[in-house]
Amino acid sequence: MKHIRSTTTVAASVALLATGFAGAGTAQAATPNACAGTPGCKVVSTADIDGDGRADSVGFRVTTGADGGMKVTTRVFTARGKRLWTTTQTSRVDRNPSYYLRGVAAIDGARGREIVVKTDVGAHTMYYRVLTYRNGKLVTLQSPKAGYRWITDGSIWSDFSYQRTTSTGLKMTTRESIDEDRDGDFTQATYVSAWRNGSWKRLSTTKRYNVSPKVAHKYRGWVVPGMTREL
Ligand SMILES: [Ca+2]
Ligand SMILES: [Ca+2]
Repeated sequence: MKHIRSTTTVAASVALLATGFAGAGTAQAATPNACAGTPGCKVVSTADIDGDGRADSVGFRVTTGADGGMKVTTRVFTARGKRLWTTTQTSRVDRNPSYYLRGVAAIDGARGREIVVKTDVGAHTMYYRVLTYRNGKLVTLQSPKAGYRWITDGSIWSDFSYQRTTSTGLKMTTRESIDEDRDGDFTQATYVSAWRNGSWKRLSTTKRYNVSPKVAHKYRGWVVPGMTREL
């Protein structure tokens, strides 16, 4: 009787190991914590940032900046034990670290997910910095339109959006629709960029006039898998 019970226990342990639930005490079960040893830091996400297929820990720490806005330090502790960090200036004054995270999602075409950090908020406009892993560092991902600031917008007379598609290779479509003269129709600029050799390459720029509100409002904010559909 005793022998049978002992055999059962061993079998159960092997099954647990095989599914990865080995419990505490094994290297595999140790979850990295980006905030360990950093007071005021809060873990805001667990996702693969460096692209090795294993989940890394992402933490934010908020401190007061020189201009009255806050500084957000993004800290990443990778599954392979590397610590990375970078600091982002914001014009916001919220002290809650979670406030500054817009999302963590695959945005560019390189392995590993990007971290979208909120840097400014207008009446209906949102500004972001997108962080990505490159060669052992956290760096700023350039937007497909131009520059390093990502902007979304949504109001009755404006819609700015990013749409990520992969059906014909990775493409990011930036749409900016504005009803400048408030006459009820929009001018819509559409920029299509593909991911080539580590950066966005513009494929086309199209400008359309007298676009209906229905068409203009169809895309606003982040139309990116893994990101919620808001600004
Ligand atoms: Ca990883
Ligand atoms: Ca990526």
